[in-house]
Parts: sequence; C-alpha cells; structure tokens
Amino acid sequence: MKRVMTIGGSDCSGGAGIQADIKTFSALGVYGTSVLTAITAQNSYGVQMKQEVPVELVKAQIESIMNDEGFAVDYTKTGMLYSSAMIEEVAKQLKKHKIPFVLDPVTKAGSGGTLLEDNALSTLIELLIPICEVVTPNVPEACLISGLEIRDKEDAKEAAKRIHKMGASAVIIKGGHLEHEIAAGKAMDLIYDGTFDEISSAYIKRENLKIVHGAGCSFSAALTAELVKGKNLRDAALSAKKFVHGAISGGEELSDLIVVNQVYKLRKDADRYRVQENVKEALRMLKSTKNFGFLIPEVGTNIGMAIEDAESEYDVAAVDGRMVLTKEGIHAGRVDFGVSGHVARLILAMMKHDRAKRSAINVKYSAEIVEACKKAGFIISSFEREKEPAGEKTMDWGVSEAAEKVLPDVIFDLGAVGKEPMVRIFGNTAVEVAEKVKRIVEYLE
Ligand code: PXL
Repeated sequence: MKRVMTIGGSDCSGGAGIQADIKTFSALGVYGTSVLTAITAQNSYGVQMKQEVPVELVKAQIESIMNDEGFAVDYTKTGMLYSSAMIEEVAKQLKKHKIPFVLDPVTKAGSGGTLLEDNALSTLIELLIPICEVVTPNVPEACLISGLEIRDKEDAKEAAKRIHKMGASAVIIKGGHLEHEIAAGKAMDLIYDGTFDEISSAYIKRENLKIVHGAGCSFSAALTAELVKGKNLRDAALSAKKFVHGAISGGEELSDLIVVNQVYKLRKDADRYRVQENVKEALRMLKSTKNFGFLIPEVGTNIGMAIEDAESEYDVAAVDGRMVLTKEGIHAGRVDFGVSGHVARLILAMMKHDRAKRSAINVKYSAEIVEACKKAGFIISSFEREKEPAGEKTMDWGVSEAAEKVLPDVIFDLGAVGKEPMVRIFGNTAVEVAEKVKRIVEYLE
C-alpha cells in the first residue's frame, strides 16, 4: 500500500482537519500517517480554542515517520499550519526529505475561525508555494494569495496565473464558492499548470444549508491519495472531485451545516455487494426447498432486498425475469439491481414503516397458504383492493393499510377483477425471507 502523510490540525468535531484526511486516505486505499500541528476545539458555531503544537514536536513527528523505512511516505499534504514559525519548519522538513506535497492553503474554518495567522500568509507564499506540486485554494484563499478579486472565471484564470508565477507547479482553484457557477448548477474547478483545464460536477444544493464542513480537506487528501497512486494531475483532480461529491451527498445534516462523510460511498458499495450476495444465497435456498413450487403463482415470483439507504428500484436487488415454474423445475435469471419494479415497490413501501424490513417475496395466494403462515407463527395482515382510492399506487397504499396497526411478516389480498390475489412475505434480509418460506412450505405439507 502506498503511504502518505498529512501535516495539519486536529478538528475535534471530526469532519475536517487531519480527521478528514485520515478517513479519506483509508477510503481511497492508501496508508495515512499524521503529523499534528495544532489542536482546535470547534463545532458548528465556530472555533472556540486552538493551541499550536511546539514546532520541535512537529519536527520530531516528521522525522519519526521519515526515519523509519516502514513508515516513510511517498507523498504529503499540508493543511492547517497556523504560524510563520511552523511553516518555516515544515518547509525545511519537506525539502530535507524531498517529499512531494499538495499544499492546501487553509486560512479559515468553514464556521469562521482563523486557522492561519495574518502574518503567516507571506511565509506560506514565500516558502511553500515554490516547492509544492499543487496548491488547492478555494476562491477566498485564491483572492488572498493572488491579491486579486475573483468574481468570475476570467478573474480566477488571472489569479491562477499569478499563483503559478509564484512558483507552484500547478494550481487548482476550487469553484464551489463562485456564485455564477452555483447558479449554473455545477461546481467547476479550474486547473492551471501552464495550460488551463476545467473539471466540473453537479453542484449539490441543499436548502438552508450554507456551510459544508470538511470538503476542502477531503479534496486535498483525495488528490494526494490519487497522485501517490500514480494518476496524472487532471485524472487525480477529477477522482478527488467525484470523491468529495459523494462525501457531500452522503454527508450528515446538522441544523445549519453538512459534515461530509468520507466513507459514505465505500459503505454504500459494500452494502450493495452484501445485499446482492444475500439475494443470491436466498435464491439458492429457495431452489433447494422441496415443494417451493407450490408457492409459485403462474405469473412467477420474485424475491428482492434493498440497500440501507434505498430510494428507488435501482437500490433493490432481485431476480431478473423472476422465478418461474417450468416442467424441468424452477427457472431463475441472475440477481441484479433494478430488475424488478414490483418487488422493489413492495419493499420501499414497507421500509417507510420499518427501515430494517428490507426484503420481500411475493407468492401464490390460497387459504391453505395463509393458514400455513398462521401455523408458522407469523404476524399476518391484509388489505382489500376494492377499497383502494383512485390515483393511489397499489403497493404503497396496500402495504400502508396493512402495516398501519401491526408490523406484519405477511400481507395478503384477495385480488379484484383482473387482479390476482397475492401473498407477500417480508423480512430483514432475503435469507430470512427464504427461511420463512421454508417454514411455510413445511406447514403446507
Ligand atoms: O477546512 C480546513 C480545515 C483544516 N484544518 C482544520 C480545520 C479546517 C476546517 O474547519 O478545522 C483543523
């Protein structure tokens, strides 16, 4: 695994600073070491207190890492450095150990606290900008460094040129703060390394939420991770931008800010994998359940399971083309996401009542089958199709009706003209549903 180092401040609230960096490094598959320059006490109201780590101790941390072959890193990023003295020592160490680095010229916390002393900006410009691989200011930071006012893309281009002239090999000005880009529904970042390039992503607009906490740190950390893995600047920046986009979209919403969640996508992908495997296992169990065919209606049956944060049928894994009974036995397609609207609607409707009940199967209706469900000890509920109000979606309405008073394991209806009666069995996982089906078949026999 490639190794990287972050040199920056601690954010006790966990969204930004070295906490954001370490989470980002882990999510992107690089080994992260951390050199603390300062400790901040902060929350969504602001920075309440901060204390620099003695410069000697910062030097010692860097040496401890770099003098051990097991930990010595290939790439670094800097964040909160706070004072001129700190910047001088960090610059000295980075030169001495010849470590390429991403310079995140952090000046302020999202909530407003100062993270770089006013008189330290010139030291940062003098000592760090000329030796960094890339510097990643947001618009306010780019204004401070270049001394220009940035109102539009042309201004940003001019500022990027100036910062490049100061010695940075490359400059990325993050456009998240540019009003007209936000109005255009996208967040554009400007890259300049002698020639201009742009990368953009959809701007995530959330009503009444002005501050995104942790996005800048996560971007520079992700950029560091992608660069150390060997990507060129543009591809690394694009990956980092996508990463931050995912982290914001999965962020925690507090009263007036979003704290980015760097592991959101990782967890979501893992959940998708586990869900798909669970449905596959359930399918194997059903296929090997003797007499499961008794429960398959002529239109076929399907079993599905949703991911934790499911929003649509594309978040529900099921059997493509359903399970149908043929003369040779049960035939089933492959398990995939977005292949069954019907079972997905059932599950999404149930999850409105109980987020944990993420799986369902539809099976044939008969009085005997409902009786077997009773004998198996399941909680049973039902709805009447005749009572369905016009304009309602049947499954949304039916499941709500049936789940109003109790949270059922089983919901049946007797059908209506042109509507087949049906039994649906719910559970937390597809395997649990398959086990319930097995018990029902046993009671049927
Ligand atoms: O966003 C930059 C940043 C860097 N470092 C620390 C921070 C923040 C933002 O809040 O708290 C410690």
